[in-house]
Amino acid sequence: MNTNNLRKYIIGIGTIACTGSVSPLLCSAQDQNTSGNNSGKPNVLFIAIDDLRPVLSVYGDNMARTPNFKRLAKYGVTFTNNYCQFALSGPTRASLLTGVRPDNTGVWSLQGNFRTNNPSLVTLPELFRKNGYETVGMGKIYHPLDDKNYRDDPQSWSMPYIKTPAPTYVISNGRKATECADVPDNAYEDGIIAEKGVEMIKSFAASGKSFFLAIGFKKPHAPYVAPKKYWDMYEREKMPLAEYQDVTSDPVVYAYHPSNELKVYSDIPPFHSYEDTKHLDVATQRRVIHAYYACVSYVDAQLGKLLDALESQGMAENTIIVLWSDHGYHLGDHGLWNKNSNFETATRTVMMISAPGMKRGSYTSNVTEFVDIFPTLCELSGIKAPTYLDGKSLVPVLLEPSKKVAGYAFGQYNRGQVNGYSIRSSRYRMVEWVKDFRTYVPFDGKEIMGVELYDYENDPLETRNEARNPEYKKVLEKLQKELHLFYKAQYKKSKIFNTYKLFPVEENSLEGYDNFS
Ligand SMILES: [Ca+2]
Repeated sequence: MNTNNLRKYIIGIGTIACTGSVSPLLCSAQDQNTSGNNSGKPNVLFIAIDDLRPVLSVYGDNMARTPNFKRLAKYGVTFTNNYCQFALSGPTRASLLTGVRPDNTGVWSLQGNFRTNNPSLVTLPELFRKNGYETVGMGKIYHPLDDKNYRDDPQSWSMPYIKTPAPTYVISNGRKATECADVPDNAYEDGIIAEKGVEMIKSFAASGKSFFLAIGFKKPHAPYVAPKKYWDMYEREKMPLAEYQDVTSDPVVYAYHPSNELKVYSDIPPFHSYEDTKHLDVATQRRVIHAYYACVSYVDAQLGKLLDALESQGMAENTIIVLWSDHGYHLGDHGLWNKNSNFETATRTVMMISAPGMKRGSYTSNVTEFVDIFPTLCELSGIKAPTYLDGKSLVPVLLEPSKKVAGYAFGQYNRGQVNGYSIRSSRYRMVEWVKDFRTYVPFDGKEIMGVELYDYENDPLETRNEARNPEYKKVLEKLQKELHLFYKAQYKKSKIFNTYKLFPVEENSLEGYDNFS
C-alpha cells in the first residue's frame, strides 16, 4: 500500500463509530477480532521513559547529547507542548494506559490499582490484544504494585511479562544518588531491557505477527546511575544550574513539596528544598544534574538500539512509534527536585509519535495531553476506541502539525486533603487548590485554598504568581471559567462509571505528598 492509500485507509477506519447492542462502554474491547490473525495492520512500538523532562537536543537543549531522540524525530512528529495529567508515575501511567483522567482511574498515588478501583476500564495494550495483536511488555510500563496479582497488569499482555533483572548499583555501597562505573550498558537494567527489546523485534520480524511492543526504560529516574562513557559526554563545571531557585511572588504553599525523594540518599547533604534559607549546595546540584544528563544519554543509546533493530528488520515503515516520558522533572528550579507538582518542569513531557502515512520530521506546539495517546493509537490502527475516553485523537495533527486541536491541557496534584487542578493554555497556566474536592462531585467554590496564575510569554520561569494582579483579572476569569466548565463536564462524565460510588471523596485520604516514583 502506498503512502496516500494508507493514509486514506487510516482516515477511513478511524472514523468508525462504536455501535451495536452491547454496552457502549465496553463494545470496543468485546466485539472485535481475537483470533490473532491481524496481518497488514501497523505494528506499535510503545516506549516509556521514567522521569525524563525534555533535556534533549531535539527539544532545544544544547547541552544534551541525545542523537537518537533526534533520529526518532525524523520519523514523525515531536510534540513540544505535551502535558501529563499527574506528575507522579502511578497516576500518570494509569491514566495514559486507560485513556481517562486520574479522577476516573482512582489512582492518585503509588498505592491502589485501576483494575480494582474501576473494573470497567480497558487498557491500551489489552485493547490491542483483543483486536488480534501480540502484546508484549517489559521494563516499567505500569507502576509496579505491591500486590503481585496486579503487578505489570497480566490482562494487558498476550505472553508473560518479560523480566529484566539487574542490580541497581554496580560499585556503590549503600543508597547513593549517583554512580559512575566503567561498565557496559547491560550492567544496568536499561541495557538489558534494550537487548530484550531487540530480540523481540527480531522475533516479530520472523513470525510476521502484528505486535504492540511496550518497552519501559527506567532512567533517568533516581538513583542516577549510568555507565562512565555517558558521564564522559559532559563536563561537570559546565552543567547548567536552575536559573530560578526561589519561590514565586505571592506563593501558594500547596504548590511546593520537600523534595524527599532526593533527600533519602546518603550522598546528598541536608538541604531545605524550596525554602530559600538553605538550598542544596552548588557542587551537589552540579553532580546530580551531570548524572541526570548521563542517564538521559544512556537511555538515548538504548533507544538507538531499538531503532537499529526496526530498520535492519525492514519494519520501520510499518510500525507506529510512540515515545513518552511519564512526567517532567525538577532539577533545582523553584528550589525543587524530582517531580510531584503542577509546575511547568514537572508536567511538561516528551512525546513523539510517528506512523505510516503521517508527517515526518515535523514539530507541533499544540497543547496536548497524555490522555490523547489512547484515541490516537486506536485511530491509527483502525481499532474502535472506547466511547468514554477523556482525550482526543491527534491524527489531524500528525497529518498537519500546524492544525490546532483543543487548546487546553488539564492536570492535577494533591497535598493531603487539598487537590490542585491545573489548566494550561498555550500562554498561561492557572492552578486552583481546593479542599476535599474531586471532579466527580459538584464543585461549589467554597473551599478554594489558593490560586496560581503564570504567564509564560512574560515570565517563562514562573517567578511571579499573577493571580492577584489586577492586570491579569480578565485572563484569570477566562481560565477559571474554562476550568470550572471542565469540572462540570468531568462531573457529568463520572456518571458513566458511577465514580463517586467507586471511590467516595470522604473515604480517600488524598495521600500522595511523599511518593517517590
Ligand atoms: Ca516516573
